[in-house]
Amino acid sequence: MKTLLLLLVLYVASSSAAPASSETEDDKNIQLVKTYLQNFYELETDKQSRFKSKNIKPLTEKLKEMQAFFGLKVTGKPDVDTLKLIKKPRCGVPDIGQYVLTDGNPKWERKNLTYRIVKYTPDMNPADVDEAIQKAFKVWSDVSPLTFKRIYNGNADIMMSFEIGDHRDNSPFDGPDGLLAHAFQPGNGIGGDVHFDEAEYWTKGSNGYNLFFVAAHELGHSLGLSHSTDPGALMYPTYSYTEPNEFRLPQDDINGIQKIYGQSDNPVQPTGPTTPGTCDPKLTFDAVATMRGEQLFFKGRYFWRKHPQMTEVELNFISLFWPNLPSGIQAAYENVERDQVFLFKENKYWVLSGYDLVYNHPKSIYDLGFPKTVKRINAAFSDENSGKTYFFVGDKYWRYNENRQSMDQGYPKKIINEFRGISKNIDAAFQYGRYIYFFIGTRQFQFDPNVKKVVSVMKSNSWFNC
Ligand SMILES: *[C@@H]1O[C@H](CO)[C@@H](O)[C@H](O)[C@H]1NC(C)=O
Ligand SMILES: [Ca+2]
Ligand SMILES: [Ca+2]
Ligand SMILES: [Zn+2]
Ligand SMILES: [Zn+2]
Repeated sequence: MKTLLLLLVLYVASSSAAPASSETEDDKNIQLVKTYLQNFYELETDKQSRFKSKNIKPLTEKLKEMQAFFGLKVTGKPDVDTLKLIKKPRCGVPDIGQYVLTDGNPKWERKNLTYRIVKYTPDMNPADVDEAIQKAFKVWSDVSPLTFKRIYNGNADIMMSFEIGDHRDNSPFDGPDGLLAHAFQPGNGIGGDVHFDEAEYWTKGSNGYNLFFVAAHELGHSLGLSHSTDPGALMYPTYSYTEPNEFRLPQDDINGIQKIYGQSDNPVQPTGPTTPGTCDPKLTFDAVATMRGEQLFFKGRYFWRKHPQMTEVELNFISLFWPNLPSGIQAAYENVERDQVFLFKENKYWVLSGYDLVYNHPKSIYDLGFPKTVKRINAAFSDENSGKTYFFVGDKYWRYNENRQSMDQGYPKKIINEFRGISKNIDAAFQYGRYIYFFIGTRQFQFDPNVKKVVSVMKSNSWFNC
């Protein structure tokens, strides 16, 4: 039987900052890359290559394939961005090679499938396990003609259980972390089955491993889906956490399951969030700020993180970094002196100290001195030299004194009076070097405060080397 074993592997990023000699560090990195490519890109292991040496793609070729899959710069070298990605938590399904499933194959021939929870975990209340599993199935039945019926005895199409160590399917679990779960592609017998590693701590929240997310991802494999290159997709290889109640199945996954099983029977076809394209010429931003020399560009549930010295830009979930921050940040600025970043949404604001969310937030923007007529901030930037922060609301702006921690007198003023060429509808702003950059729709205006005029107009995503 040609079943595909899908392994969910979590690489715990090493947080050790202990200095190592560069040679051992390099050796370690090469080993890391090798193991990764062996697990997910069919790089032959040393043992295998001893027996057959023909048709072996060298490590650099495999590395290039991996870099292309993730949209990294294809260098064939274990550069910083590549190593960073390799250390991210991910699912163990190979990304390329003979195991990659072609569309619609394999698939279930029936649309009415059954499932059974055979063995529970002591980590969670059984009712919570039932609910997480049921929700994970609903993710897929909501967007496809598939139905899932739970049964309590006998053989179900999808048997689910929590297992420890060697559980006699030739894929022993490995204790805490590492392998989290595995699943089998559609088929008879063990086909479609999902096993969770009981050595993990399973939860319904953000601590430990969230059962709903791992189950929903693995069920995608049980139904015949392979990995997606869309970083926002549920079927993306790396693990990320979203507040389960806010989760909506991304459009990429909807397209994937519908390609195999057809559209939902619901007369109104479901749609899901799409991932913003880094180099989309129509890209706009919600907010932009600097942070310890990096730039943060906010958009919906996502933010891009860009280091000026690096060519690659990283797209992340806001919730992955700061689970307590909402999506849809509307304005942001950095106070360099205090090493803080202020984030605004509606009439509330949050503060990051370094990378940590300050606990007693959000607070009200009216504490900063805004009148009650202001319902939200469109954009903000802070001038490091003068200690003044500029807040943009409609066609007006306010100026805040960071040293005295109070709003300056005589505001609001018309934006156009101080910033010639910029009148209103500012999406985002930040100061960088001697310039202020205003984002309006798909355009970006580089403003020189010394000569008080716009000196250049660029595309909004000009920082991304598109
Ligand atoms: C699925 O539907 C078919 C056709 O209606 C039926 O024959 C079969 O028994 C159903 N199977 C299950 C598991 O419900
Ligand atoms: Ca494990
Ligand atoms: Ca904004
Ligand atoms: Zn996977
Ligand atoms: Zn197993």
